Amino acid sequence: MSSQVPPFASSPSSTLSPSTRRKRRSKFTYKHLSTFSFSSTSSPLRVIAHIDLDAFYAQCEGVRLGLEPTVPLAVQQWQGLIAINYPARAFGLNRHVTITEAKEKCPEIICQHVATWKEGDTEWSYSDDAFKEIAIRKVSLDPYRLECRKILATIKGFLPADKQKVEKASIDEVFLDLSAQVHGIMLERYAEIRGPPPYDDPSEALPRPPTTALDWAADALVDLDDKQSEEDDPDWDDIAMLIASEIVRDVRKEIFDKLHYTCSAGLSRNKMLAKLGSAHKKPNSQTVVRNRAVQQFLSSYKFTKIRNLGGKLGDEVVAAFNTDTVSDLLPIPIGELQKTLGDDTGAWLYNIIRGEDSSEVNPRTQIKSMLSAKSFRPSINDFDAACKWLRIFVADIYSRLVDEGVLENKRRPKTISLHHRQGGQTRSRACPIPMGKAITQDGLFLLAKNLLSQVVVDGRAWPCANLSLSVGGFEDGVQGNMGIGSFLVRGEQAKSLPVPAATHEQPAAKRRRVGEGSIAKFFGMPSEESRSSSIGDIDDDGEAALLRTDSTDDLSATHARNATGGDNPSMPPPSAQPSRPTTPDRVQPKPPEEDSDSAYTCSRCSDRIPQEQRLEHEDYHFALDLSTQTVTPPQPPAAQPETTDNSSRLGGGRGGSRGRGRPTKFGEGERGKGQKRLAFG
Ligand code: DCP
Ligand code: CA
Repeated sequence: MSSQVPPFASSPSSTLSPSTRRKRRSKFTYKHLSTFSFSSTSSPLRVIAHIDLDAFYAQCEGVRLGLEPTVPLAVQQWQGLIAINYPARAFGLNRHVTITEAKEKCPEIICQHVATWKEGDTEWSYSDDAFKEIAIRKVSLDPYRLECRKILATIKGFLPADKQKVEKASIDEVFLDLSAQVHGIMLERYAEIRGPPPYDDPSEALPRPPTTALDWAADALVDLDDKQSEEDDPDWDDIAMLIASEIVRDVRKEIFDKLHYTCSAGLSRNKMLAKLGSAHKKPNSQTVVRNRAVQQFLSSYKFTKIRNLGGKLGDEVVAAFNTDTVSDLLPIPIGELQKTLGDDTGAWLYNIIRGEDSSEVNPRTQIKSMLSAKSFRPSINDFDAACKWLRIFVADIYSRLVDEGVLENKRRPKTISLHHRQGGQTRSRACPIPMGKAITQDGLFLLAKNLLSQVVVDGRAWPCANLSLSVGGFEDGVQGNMGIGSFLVRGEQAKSLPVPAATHEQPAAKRRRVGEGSIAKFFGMPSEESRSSSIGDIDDDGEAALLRTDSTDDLSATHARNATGGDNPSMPPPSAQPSRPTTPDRVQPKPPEEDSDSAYTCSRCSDRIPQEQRLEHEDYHFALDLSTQTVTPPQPPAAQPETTDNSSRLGGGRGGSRGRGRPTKFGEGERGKGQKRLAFG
């Protein structure tokens, strides 16, 4: 914090008569103050900030090239522009202009192409010719990821370790819950709220703050609601917001001083309002949406700009109520919203347009999955061409795995998935990454190639328009101990595991090996109801949840960024999300043949295995079998609608019956040509 002196005019309570003092009670209680101290989402004093880097990729390139920040600069990806700095925006440029148009309007503009991987390269690099070589190169966003990491580290290093709550929302956005820190500063500054509540009653109102006017420095202040006046004395929520704005100003300064990036910020009582606030005035500004200004601020907005209302749900609401403005929705009774949108979503919408959002700032910053993808123009037509791209994907993913500490076994992924798009149809295959040995590029490539051969088993996989490879199910600190847990994908990890498109029918006898749990359960594959939500967890370093460039490669310039900011565009509001998948059942493997008290000989590999490692070893084979299984060839879209690309369901079948002994829809009674049973040993 830069200053310990409160920037306000003081009207000390000691100068007031006792009766005036009694009247001057805050609308907040000691209980509110206490819930504020632990960042409770129910605290009415809550302060949340959203920080968004200005023209992020463009700033990264400007700083990397050592350019003056006043030089107009755009970041180019093939023939499109994906980021435009503010000096270039002054010439009327935006992401949708062509490079020719950009150069016409602003002849001095620098168009810097993003870094790329070239076939055979072991590292990404910058190349002047990249834009000509779309057929043999693939975009790398590593430079921006690295800068993002530095920014996060700077923020975390600056805020007090014991009171920070920082959520990385995308490659260039973070949410901060500043409640605990602000609470601490408030107690330091205002002795009158330190003590226990009168009569030890937490429902007692706090004394009013000893202030009449607050100095908001250079912040953009959103105008107050109609019935509010700047003449009204501030209450503790205003004080909290003021202190938070000082912190955020200092955080932004720290980012600039250390890394030379400018950013904008929004401050308010929740994430939704803070995010709207950060976009309110750009670049290099911060906007404060005080509680007393929320309604006025929101009513001027289109609700499609609100988090979670930028995508399909927003469209649905527009269609249902024939408007896209918050003010038109406000008079609609909650019952009517619920009737049209369902109970949860209706109630959520009713609250959100009133500025109520209790979603938590979630400090989870760990990567859940990594995705490397390429769209082909023209399409690719054979296995060898696809394998060349798999090599690049593997190199791309592997370098990120190394950054993630996979070499030191800090974290490692447990599954690898391949997605293949042909026309409107996406086929996906997944398998476990064998545990207990180091992950290598060659190992990953073999798994990827094997998955590809499963996809093309019927030769009908060409032409291919898009191919992607992802790893997921990251686990912490696996130290070469092949515990049973090594093979299971549970809870959160399970949700990141895409479901193979085709039926994997299992022999009944073998199914029993996994007890109640199906093979899907064994590998934590989400149940049908949870599947759509699980897809949202495929989030390539967190930022591809936006389905931005790093997951879509050369498509990115053409798809508009969703207004949800950091949330999966397809994700319904929190209250409307389907239930989460349950933890998969523990496996009860078939007892192995025993040949001594202390060891047994595995009938699969003839290795002598110590008894205490028996379960793990059996599971190892089980996992290995799955990774080499022969699977059903993909079926034509008509017969297998569930494999049709739906972007929110990566090839996940609606049948949801895989592994429960019931064939999926297309498989009912008609096992596809070439389909084989799983080869369990
Ligand atoms: N991005 C992209 N394709 C898009 C949208 C964004 O590749 N369709 C990339 C480039 C951006 C970065 O993501 O620099 C961050 O996206 P923002 O929407 O935050 O845009 P900027 O940071 O560029 O600009 P602003 O100052 O408006 O935040
Ligand atoms: Ca930005």
